[in-house]
Amino acid sequence: MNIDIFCRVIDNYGDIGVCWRLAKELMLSDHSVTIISDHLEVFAKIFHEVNPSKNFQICCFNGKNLKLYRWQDQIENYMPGDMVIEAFACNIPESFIEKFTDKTIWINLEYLSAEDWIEGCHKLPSLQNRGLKKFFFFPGFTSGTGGINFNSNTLKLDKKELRHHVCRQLGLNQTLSDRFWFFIFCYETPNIKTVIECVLKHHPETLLLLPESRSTDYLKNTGFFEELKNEFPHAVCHEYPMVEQSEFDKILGSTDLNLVRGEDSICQAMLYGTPFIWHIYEQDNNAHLEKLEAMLDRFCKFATDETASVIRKAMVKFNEKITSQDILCANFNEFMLEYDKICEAAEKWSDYLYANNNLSTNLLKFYYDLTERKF
Ligand code: TRH
Repeated sequence: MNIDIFCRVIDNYGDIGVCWRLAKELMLSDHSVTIISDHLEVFAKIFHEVNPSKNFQICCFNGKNLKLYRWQDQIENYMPGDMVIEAFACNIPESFIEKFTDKTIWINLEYLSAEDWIEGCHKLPSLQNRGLKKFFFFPGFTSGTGGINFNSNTLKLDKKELRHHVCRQLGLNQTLSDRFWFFIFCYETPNIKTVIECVLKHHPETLLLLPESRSTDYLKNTGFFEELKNEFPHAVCHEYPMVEQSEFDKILGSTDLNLVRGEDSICQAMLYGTPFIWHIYEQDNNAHLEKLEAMLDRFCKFATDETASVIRKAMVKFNEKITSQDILCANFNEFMLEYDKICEAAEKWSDYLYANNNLSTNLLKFYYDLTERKF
């Protein structure tokens, strides 16, 4: 099947990150994928084969070819594939839609949410010009949604092996393998410092993995590393430039704790079954806090009441813009004391998410159901 994915980069890496992950999984099932995106510079940061100066290119990934167009006028000459995915309501051009036939399956890939209402809207058609239908497809955490976007060949790898691999890739000494590993890729907030200090009180020799990001810039610009050297001389901070998405996944899988942000990184962190903290992407009217609570409602079902309360307090407090650092510190102290039980809950949560299948499988099934072809 020929599948087109349209993606506009609103900000950061999540928009193209989600599309690239989905494209890889569809390619793995031997479908021919074309991405049309307006910001190839951003794409090149997470997939190094991409040449941002080209309007059209074919990029090879694991023996499969991705066709890639810069989203601009030339796309007018391009004919639609069997399935056209419009990521996050990015408004594909009218002139392109005019070329759709009654066989074209048109998907609006929505943002991930744990809220109940998405089950009611998932797979619903919305009527467009010429009687065309655009179907809403919602990634989510339950079997009534499109599932989680993940690459089946990179997850659930052995943690010890991943650590060796990551040490080699990031130029770290293998002797660091025995430490507590804490990965931080979030947005700027003073709350990160408090959390790091809390973790270090429990594990003074922690290895902090700090990719090029807004959080690492924040720590640098506020002189945090100097403070840390005095207070926790045995901690190791490793800053490094962004790596390809498949390597990013391996880093997430090698750690003991992940503090991550947008929907793409949090999903991978959850699937590894390791304790995580979600610094959720901020939205107007605090809509993001409802999304966070909805995820916590689902995740916390896999923990005892006591553990659930520790997880909830820590994560909600972390996401408050103005918060008492003393309370946050107390919450994270409890989080670290409860760490083993949080591991158990995170593992069960990950098994549950896996059982719902990944976004790509669910999307293909939907396509075949609609077109009455065999899956
Ligand atoms: O970058 P994000 O904050 O992105 C987004 C966008 O802002 C988007 O508009 C918003 O809607 C969405 O968040 C919720 O966070 P996210 O989703 O975690 O995406 C980061 C991507 O970057 C992810 O695919 C992993 C990738 N990445 C790498 O490939 N290599 C790296 O070294 C790092 C640090 C990240």
